[in-house]
Amino acid sequence: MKQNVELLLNKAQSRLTNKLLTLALAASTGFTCLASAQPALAQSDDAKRFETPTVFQAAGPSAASIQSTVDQYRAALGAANNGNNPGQTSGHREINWDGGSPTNATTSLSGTPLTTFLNTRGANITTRGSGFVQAPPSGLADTFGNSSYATIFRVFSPLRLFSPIGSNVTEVGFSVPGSNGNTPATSTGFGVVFTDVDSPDGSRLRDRTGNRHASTLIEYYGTHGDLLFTSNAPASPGDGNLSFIGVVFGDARVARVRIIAGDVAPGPNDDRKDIVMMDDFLYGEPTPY
Ligand SMILES: [Ca+2]
Ligand SMILES: [Ca+2]
Ligand SMILES: [Ca+2]
Repeated sequence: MKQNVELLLNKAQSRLTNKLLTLALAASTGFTCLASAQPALAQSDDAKRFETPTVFQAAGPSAASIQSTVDQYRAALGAANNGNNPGQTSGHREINWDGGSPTNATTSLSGTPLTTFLNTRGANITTRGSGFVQAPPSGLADTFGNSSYATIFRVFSPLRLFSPIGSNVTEVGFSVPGSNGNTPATSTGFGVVFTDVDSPDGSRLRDRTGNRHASTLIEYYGTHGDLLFTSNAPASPGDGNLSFIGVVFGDARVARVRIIAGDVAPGPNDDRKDIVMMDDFLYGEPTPY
């Protein structure tokens, strides 16, 4: 009898052990599946969110200093300059602020948003300042009431530069060219030629108040307002030098850019503050998303 009871107990234990083993195996298998699936999804999301773009940058005393880098950037965006042509799916757009002629010396003032290129090139340009100016350096001197501006800035594309008025921040949002701003779009990348980016300047390293941050940068935002990347413009201390910074992502994910040109809004002398003007904008063809 005792033996029979032990036998029954042993059999029951054995069945229980088998069940537990089966459960443990199932749980283990399930856990393995979950464990392998979750990192795969996370990696995929992270890879899209944090993709590092290709960065193009150059700086120096003349247009020739940055020309080859700007040309490489054009090729990376898509070599074709689509001008004002609607219906494009590749290539890039440019804005040189020169009013269609390299001899145009007019000073053109506008409010914000600047809609000149909204329908033709899919760029809605805004500032928290009062508006914008397109002018040769002499016209910038008049506009900002500072005669030094006639000599401390240089053009990349003659004869005019570009600046917000009452702010150092310009934003550009993208829409499909030809849609008059009605079809939101994204671009693969955006680049800007700046003139007279002085900071960071090694000579300020001994300054106790230390102003070593980059004065001039571009922030790239996605369709949900998420900051994708920030690129600092390389400095070329002195006066009238040119700097270029541009990035290209592997796909069209940039919905908007924020350009900070210099420390403060134009007006003050370019000494304690770094005053910076802009020239050419270059960006990948805005495509619907
Ligand atoms: Ca120009
Ligand atoms: Ca300077
Ligand atoms: Ca400057």
